[in-house]
Amino acid sequence: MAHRRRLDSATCWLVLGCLVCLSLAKNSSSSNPLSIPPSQYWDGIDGLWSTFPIQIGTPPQVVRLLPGTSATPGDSVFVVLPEGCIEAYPANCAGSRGYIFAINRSTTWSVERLSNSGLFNLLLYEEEKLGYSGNAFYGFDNVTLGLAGSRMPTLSHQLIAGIATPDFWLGSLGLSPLPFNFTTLNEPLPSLLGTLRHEKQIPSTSWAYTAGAYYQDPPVFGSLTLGGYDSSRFVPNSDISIPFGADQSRDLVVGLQSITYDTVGSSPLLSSGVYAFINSMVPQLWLPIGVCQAFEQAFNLTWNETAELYLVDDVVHDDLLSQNPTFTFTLGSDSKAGNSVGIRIPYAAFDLNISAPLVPSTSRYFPLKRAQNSSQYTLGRVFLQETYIIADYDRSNFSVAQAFFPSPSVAQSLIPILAPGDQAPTVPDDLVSGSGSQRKLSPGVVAGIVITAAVIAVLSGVLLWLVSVRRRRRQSTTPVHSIDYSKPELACHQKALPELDAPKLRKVELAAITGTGSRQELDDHSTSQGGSGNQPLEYELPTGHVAAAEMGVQVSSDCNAPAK
Ligand SMILES: *[C@@H]1O[C@H](CO)[C@@H](O)[C@H](O)[C@H]1NC(C)=O
Ligand SMILES: *[C@@H]1O[C@H](CO)[C@@H](O)[C@H](O)[C@H]1NC(C)=O
Ligand SMILES: *[C@@H]1O[C@H](CO)[C@@H](O)[C@H](O)[C@H]1NC(C)=O
Ligand SMILES: *[C@@H]1O[C@H](CO)[C@@H](O)[C@H](O)[C@H]1NC(C)=O
Ligand SMILES: *[C@@H]1O[C@H](CO)[C@@H](O)[C@H](O)[C@H]1NC(C)=O
Ligand SMILES: *[C@@H]1O[C@H](CO)[C@@H](O)[C@H](O)[C@H]1NC(C)=O
Ligand SMILES: *[C@@H]1O[C@H](CO)[C@@H](O)[C@H](O)[C@H]1NC(C)=O
Ligand SMILES: *[C@@H]1O[C@H](CO)[C@@H](O)[C@H](O)[C@H]1NC(C)=O
Ligand SMILES: CC(=O)N[C@H]1CO[C@H](CO)[C@@H](O)[C@@H]1O
Repeated sequence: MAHRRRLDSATCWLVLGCLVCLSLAKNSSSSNPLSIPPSQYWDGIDGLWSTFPIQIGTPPQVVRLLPGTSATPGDSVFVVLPEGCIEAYPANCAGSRGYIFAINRSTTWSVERLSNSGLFNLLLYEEEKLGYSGNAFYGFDNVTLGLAGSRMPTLSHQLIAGIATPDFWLGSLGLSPLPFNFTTLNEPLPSLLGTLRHEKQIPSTSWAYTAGAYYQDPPVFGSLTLGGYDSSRFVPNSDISIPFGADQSRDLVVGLQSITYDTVGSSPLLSSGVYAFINSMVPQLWLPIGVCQAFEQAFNLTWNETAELYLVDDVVHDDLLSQNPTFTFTLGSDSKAGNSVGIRIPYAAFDLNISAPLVPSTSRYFPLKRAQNSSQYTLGRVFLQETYIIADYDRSNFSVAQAFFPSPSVAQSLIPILAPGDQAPTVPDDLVSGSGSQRKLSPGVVAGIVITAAVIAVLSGVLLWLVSVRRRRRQSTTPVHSIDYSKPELACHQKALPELDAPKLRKVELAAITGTGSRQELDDHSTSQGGSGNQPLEYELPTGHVAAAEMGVQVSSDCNAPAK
């Protein structure tokens, strides 16, 4: 009888300890931001960009990606397929594209219920307005953030878009939490950030990013944090908080109040404010034609109609170097007035090279593009070299700050962003109940109390259990149900999994632009290289051209079909 009671109380203590450990595990795992280490490579053919490695598939294939801040492509992972490297491209194509992902070498790749072998148009609301397009083989596979051994999470069944279009030379790691809604599937597909949040791997639906700066001495890699930010990467008090734009695919909209440069007596390059979209998927700045003309006059830039770029020759380059302007972009929530912050960008950030296949031969260029109308105004990745963006999807706001380039010896300083309503841990109710007091203890004290309680509880449980078992052993020779030490942990682990609640965010329709034609039944051999010209694929390409090397189908001689 006494034995029974002891066993019961042992179980009781174990359960209590387990509950505490469960809530601890839950809270501790949900309070740490994830910082994805940079690949330490500078990739790209329209600038030198700091990429981030991820592993896809089984066995894992490592690719280097750029963070994608924009909402539409944002919710999937873009990776370049072998079809993205055709003979006409530079010999080091695969390396130059951040390495490629071979679908048929992954045993965990699946297209599941996606029709058309997963082949769809890329859905690009914002980038499409700038002339970007492409197709992708969509499917699902395991994704591990970072390189092997970096102790980053592995996520099963993530939506991957395998691309070949040169419009996006490097793949991208979508940061948008918006779920993806295929027209042919009933349920929205969770995004990477949504999955991480759902699994409580990050404390909130937020990220922080700065692109890094090759031109710094020494070069400083980009910084990408999920669920928090790195306070060592921006100048304190240089930031401004801005609410998301009303259009969910154009959330990071800022009022660009002016652009000036530091030559004495110079007039502003932009003086009448406009709204511009911050988008890391796009390298350049897209500004009103009047502003482009002001740049042309100030720096002797010439628009090349063929390349649709400001190509820079040695004369102009030398002049720019000797003038060495620093630009100040003044921005705020409003484009005309109100609180603002000035982001200073040295010319070095705009001193870029562009290479084949985007142009016939490598040339210097100034990363400015002529926008036709306000829907095209964009501050691309060049701008993110000198800015630190924190986007908080729980509060629908983001902040823009002057990036800071710490010396290599300075450690990261990761600060979690808590979801609204989540406080720093307080004493759980069941531990203080009865006392009637609601006073809050400091997190350190609480952690101490809770850990001690948990340890004591578990130890007591184990001890009592051991005692009981020993007694039983003595009493009976029949084998006792052995103690499974792994079980409470397992239970904790299972319980720690979050409740299923789908993010209540807008679903993105894929290829919903037209009712028909956006999907095309495709038999297996027409996907293979060299499909007959009589059987052109009829994807709806909004810009009306099939980009070279699109999925290896009918490679056109028009290889330089870059973003316009
Ligand atoms: C994968 O597909 C490519 C063609 O895209 C082919 O050359 C290669 O042999 C295939 N590899 C395997 C392991 O099937
Ligand atoms: C990879 O994916 C498979 C199938 O979805 C899954 O069973 C497996 O657990 C995943 N691997 C890891 C390490 O998550
Ligand atoms: C969002 O708004 C909250 C409340 O005003 C503020 O505390 C927070 O700093 C803002 N976050 C960002 C990233 O701007
Ligand atoms: C502008 O650049 C061209 C070369 O592209 C050069 O010939 C010309 O002298 C420059 N003009 C001025 C005013 O510097
Ligand atoms: C424009 O750029 C192309 C290369 O893209 C070059 O061949 C051509 O000469 C340039 N045109 C002018 C007027 O500089
Ligand atoms: C651009 O190319 C020139 C040679 O054409 C090279 O000297 C320079 O370092 C390159 N700049 C960058 C940023 O790669
Ligand atoms: C903006 O300009 C682009 C390119 O000329 C055009 O395709 C688009 O329809 C224009 N959008 C609006 C709203 O006028
Ligand atoms: C864990 O967080 C929840 C709220 O998310 C809170 O109610 C609970 O008291 C916390 N537990 C501990 C042990 O800090
Ligand atoms: C969950 C959900 O709303 N899914 C929608 C995705 O889009 C298709 C086509 O519009 C709808 O039928 C689904 O209901």
